[in-house]
Amino acid sequence: MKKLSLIAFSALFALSSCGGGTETTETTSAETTSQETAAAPVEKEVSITINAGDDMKYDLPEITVKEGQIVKLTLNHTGKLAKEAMGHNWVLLAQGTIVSDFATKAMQAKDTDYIPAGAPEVLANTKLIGGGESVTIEFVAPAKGVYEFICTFPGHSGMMKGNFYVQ
Ligand SMILES: [Cu+2]
Repeated sequence: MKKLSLIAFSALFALSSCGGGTETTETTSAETTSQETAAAPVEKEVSITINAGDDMKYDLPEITVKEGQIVKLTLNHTGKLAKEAMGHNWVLLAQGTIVSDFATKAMQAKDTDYIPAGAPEVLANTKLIGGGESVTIEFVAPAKGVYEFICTFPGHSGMMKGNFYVQ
C-alpha cells in the first residue's frame, strides 16, 4: 500500500512540476519512461517582460524564477511622459531591506538616476527610462527565497512594487 501511494504521489508531482506556465518550444515525448525519477529540468535562462506606463503601475505584481537561472528581464515604459516626470526602473532588493527607508535614500540619488552608488541593498537594477523606452538586463537569480522589487523614482515605490520569488 505504501509503495503504491508513493508512486501515485510522484506521478502527481511530476505532473504538477511540468505545468509551470513557462513558454517552451520543446516537444513533449509522452512515451519516454526513462526519466521517471528525474526532477523536471530547470531551464538555464528565463525571460521576463514587465511593463509600466504613465499610470505608475507594473503589470506584474509578482515574478517567479528558479535559483541560479539567468534572468533576462525587460522593462518597457509603455507611457508617453518623459523620464524626468515619469521615469521608471526595476530594482531588485536584498532580503531584509526596509523598502521605505531604501526608497528615501534612493530619492536623494538623482545624479545616479535614483540608484544610490554601491548600495548593498541593490541586487539587480535597470537604468531609469522614460515613455516609449525599453531596457533589458541580465542577472543570475539569487538564493531561494522571497525578494521585493520596486521603482526608485521619487514617489513611485508605494505603487510600483512586487514580490520576486526564487524557487
Ligand atoms: Cu516608476
